[in-house]
Amino acid sequence: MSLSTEKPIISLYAEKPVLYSFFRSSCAWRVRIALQVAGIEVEQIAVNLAQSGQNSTEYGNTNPLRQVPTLVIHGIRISQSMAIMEYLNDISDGKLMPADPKLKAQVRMISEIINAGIQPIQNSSVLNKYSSSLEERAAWAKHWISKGFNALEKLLSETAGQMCVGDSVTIADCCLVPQVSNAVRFEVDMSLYPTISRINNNLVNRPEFKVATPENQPDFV
Ligand SMILES: N[C@@H](CCC(=O)N[C@@H](CS)C(=O)NCC(=O)O)C(=O)O
Repeated sequence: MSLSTEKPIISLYAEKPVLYSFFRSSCAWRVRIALQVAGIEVEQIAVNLAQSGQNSTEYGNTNPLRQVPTLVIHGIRISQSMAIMEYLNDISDGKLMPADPKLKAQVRMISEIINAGIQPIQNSSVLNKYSSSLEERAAWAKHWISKGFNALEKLLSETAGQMCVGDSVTIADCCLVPQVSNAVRFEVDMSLYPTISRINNNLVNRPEFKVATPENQPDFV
């Protein structure tokens, strides 16, 4: 993935898809993994959330909710990491989702526990609004991640093989790895979650997951 630091006007029909990303964003991280699994190269444009880059007029025109990620691809602009990953699955011959409807429902269930049940409650804009105290913010994030992980641990014991659902990488795995990283950052005791930890360990050393880590992004500081 290459990085553009300019402020180009992005054509919806640009030859190479463009990912608006921030190295530390767990939702952009999900999409970076999914792009690797789907085998799609992108140009990255960094939206520096630490410097309120999402509040620029230019980015507001790209993503009215002012969040990352946004992917510009094949004449459309897609925000929301789940929508992006489902599109990547659809154009890659199903590399990110099983074909079986029951397994697909399980992938969505695991993904949404993270996407809807955990991440939105502990993302930085919510933490900023909640409290200016670092301790209070950390306790809040830890509480909601733990609540979600308690459920995830139970459900994964029914769905997992090597990965979240069976033995193939899916959208659920793209969601899991960045969320575990957030859990570790907020000092959640991962020894309480042996299944989550086992799957995470199976995933993190795969090449497509390594390329997508925050440390390996062009905007990493
Ligand atoms: N549901 C969205 C959530 C995106 C999101 O929360 N992005 C965060 C970074 S992980 C963000 O851009 N935060 C900046 C802000 O809310 O101001 C998705 O899955 O893409």
